[in-house]
Amino acid sequence: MKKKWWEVLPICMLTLFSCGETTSDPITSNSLTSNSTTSSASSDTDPIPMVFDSAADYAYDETSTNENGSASYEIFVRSFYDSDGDGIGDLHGVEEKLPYLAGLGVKTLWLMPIHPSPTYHGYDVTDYFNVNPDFGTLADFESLVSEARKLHIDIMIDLVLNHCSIRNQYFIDSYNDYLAGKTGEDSKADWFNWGFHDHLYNGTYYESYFDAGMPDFNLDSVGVKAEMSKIIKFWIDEGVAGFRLDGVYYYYRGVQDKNIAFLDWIKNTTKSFNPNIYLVGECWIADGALNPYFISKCDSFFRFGTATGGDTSLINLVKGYGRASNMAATIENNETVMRGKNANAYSSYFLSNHDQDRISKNFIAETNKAAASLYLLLPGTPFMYYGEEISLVGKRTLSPDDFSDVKRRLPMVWSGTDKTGECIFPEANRQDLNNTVQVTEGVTEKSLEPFSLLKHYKKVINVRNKYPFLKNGVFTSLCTALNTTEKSVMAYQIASGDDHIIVVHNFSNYNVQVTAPGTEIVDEINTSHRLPSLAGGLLTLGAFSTVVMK
Ligand SMILES: [Ca+2]
Ligand SMILES: [Ca+2]
Repeated sequence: MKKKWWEVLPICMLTLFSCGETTSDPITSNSLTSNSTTSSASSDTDPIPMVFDSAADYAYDETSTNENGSASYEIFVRSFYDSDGDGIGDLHGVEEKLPYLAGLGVKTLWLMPIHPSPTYHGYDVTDYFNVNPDFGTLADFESLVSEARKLHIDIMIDLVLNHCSIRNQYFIDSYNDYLAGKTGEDSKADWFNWGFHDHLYNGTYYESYFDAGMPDFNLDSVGVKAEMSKIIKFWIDEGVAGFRLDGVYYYYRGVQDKNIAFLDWIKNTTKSFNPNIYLVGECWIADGALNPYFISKCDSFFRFGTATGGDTSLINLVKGYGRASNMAATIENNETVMRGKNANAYSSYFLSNHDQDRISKNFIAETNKAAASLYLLLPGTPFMYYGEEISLVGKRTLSPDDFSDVKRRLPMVWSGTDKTGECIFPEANRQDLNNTVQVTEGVTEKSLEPFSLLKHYKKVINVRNKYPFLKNGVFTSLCTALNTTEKSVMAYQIASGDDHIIVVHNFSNYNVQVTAPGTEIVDEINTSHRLPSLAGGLLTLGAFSTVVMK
């Protein structure tokens, strides 16, 4: 569930204040000078000359696949791929694109709500036991799961348990039972929080934190829990591998102990049906506030604070703010605290999702690539947002008539010329949507371009997939070992048992030389075409580039 606007303000202000000494963007205001991919050789302006290889593309190890990977991909089904020409993305469309997603190296697909709903976004469910007819049928879902399995892809669905639609029969029955004073096992009177002064339904107050159309369930109700248990079992039987838990923080309006107890109940319930089902919680708070939630049995949480939370955030670091060593220390601390609370938990890092502006707003050219290298080579299960790999455009503006998230969920662009499968805008009657300037080239064109962002994503995820232990590995900062004053170079180790890798990133727009934190380069991600070298204990690394060392 999205945050209300006043809840987002503090994190926005934190980001603003964290920008430090300059008001201009260090990267975007500083054109990519000597290390641009268009230059033909290492020029005189390079502080550290390196071998330039214009032919080096994003070739990778074809033998490593998504089979043991942990990269994940979030899909807004309505905007992804339309298989039957009605302009609405559908489950069969996702199925058609499975080979593309397997080729990217993705292991898990998170489908945003697929249930019947009166809204385009679907976070107000009217029937938890069915598929939105816009998207297809239960049989289509079963087909998708079955075909995905053949390509080693898991299907994870959104599970919205904080609230449902005001049009859900649960709510109508509950109102009638409440009004009639009905009690007992057959009564749904206690399924919602009547008397809670959020909104009025036929003159009666009820709890609905987000919107009048989304009444909050009473999660203490025995009847509600029994129904939720049925819902969970139903989708496990349909073949889902996991659930993304919507709006965890709002289960009990931020009351941590109660939220955690309910998360434990969900985990115990899923485990009772299938111990392998995994849960990723959306608990949209700063990292420090999130850490206590790892005491719950929930397998993972999205790290919103790491993505955008000010000075030590992934996005700001790649934009040139803050120090890489501080970012690495923050990640190490969060990972350590997490393991102290639940040894089996893991983080879900990401750059943005359907409730946030597209990251293309933040990055240009190679910075997009550096940001991908960073979060896709962290421990846990990193989550891409569909279209991120082709720089899909979409952001909310603050004009009074446009405070919605529609522009953050615009249709995927598959081709610049062939519109087969391309979806129409949700709420397409809105004029402002037609004014959005979208990318003009899609997956088809970007697949043919040797140095495209899409090729970069494939390369980075492929490198990740070579090291399956990254999912549960332990992160240790090695920034001190670099022995450098460069603020945009990061080094860390991820280790598990006898396995380990060392990752070194250069987020600056020039070449750097640092003390090598490892003895051997085993993977290269040469974003600016400079070939890294290791000599005399020194590692030379090109702009925006990454190496994996042992
Ligand atoms: Ca369709
Ligand atoms: Ca609630």
